[in-house]
Amino acid sequence: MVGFTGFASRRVDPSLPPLPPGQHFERGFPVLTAGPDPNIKVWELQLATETGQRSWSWEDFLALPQEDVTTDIHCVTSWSKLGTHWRGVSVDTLFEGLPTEHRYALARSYGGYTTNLPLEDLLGGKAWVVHTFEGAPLSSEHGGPARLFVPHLYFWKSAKWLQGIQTMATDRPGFWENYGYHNHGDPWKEERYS
Ligand SMILES: Nc1nc2c(c(=O)[nH]1)N[C@H]1C(S)=C(S)[C@@H](COP(=O)(O)O)O[C@H]1N2
Ligand SMILES: [Mo]
Repeated sequence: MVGFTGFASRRVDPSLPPLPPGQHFERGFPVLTAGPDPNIKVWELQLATETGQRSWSWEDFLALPQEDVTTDIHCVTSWSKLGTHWRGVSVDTLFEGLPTEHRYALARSYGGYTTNLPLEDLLGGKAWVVHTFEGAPLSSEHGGPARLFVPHLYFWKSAKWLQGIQTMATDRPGFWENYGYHNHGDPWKEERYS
């Protein structure tokens, strides 16, 4: 049938997975940032648990095993993008050699943005620190040189300009979680606001 392309064909084709409730298809890539983009002088990625801490220079980071990820992304403001392509390092890889009993984590960005996640949402092949989007270096406005990428949760959990991750014994809300966004943010459960 002529006229049904893009999101329409995906929505009317029952063999394709549906969007989470309340979401609509977005072809572009909106930029959503609270405040100015940070000025990153020397990039370094840090990981801290109760058993120690590690940091990676840009070269160290790129020398880690890299993974390609193709997946949909969902923003709480109701847009979803389908089949986006990313490349980066699994958070599991970063945690190798840094065991933790903690159940929570706080991601911190250059510029001060934070977001909290249960550790189980960061581990087990569910989250990456990505530096490449659609085959090109991640642009600064989308969090380049590297951002956290947690595609199974609303996109505010994917901290742009990631500076580090620290584990926590007790949960503590991040930036948007403090302003009334849901503490968890599962789009399939419509965990938008608390
Ligand atoms: N450092 C930082 N990361 C951030 C944000 C931000 O303001 N600062 N906004 C979050 C929100 S609310 C969304 S929806 C996504 C938007 O990512 P995008 O601009 O690449 O679409 O980034 C998230 N990560
Ligand atoms: Mo957002």
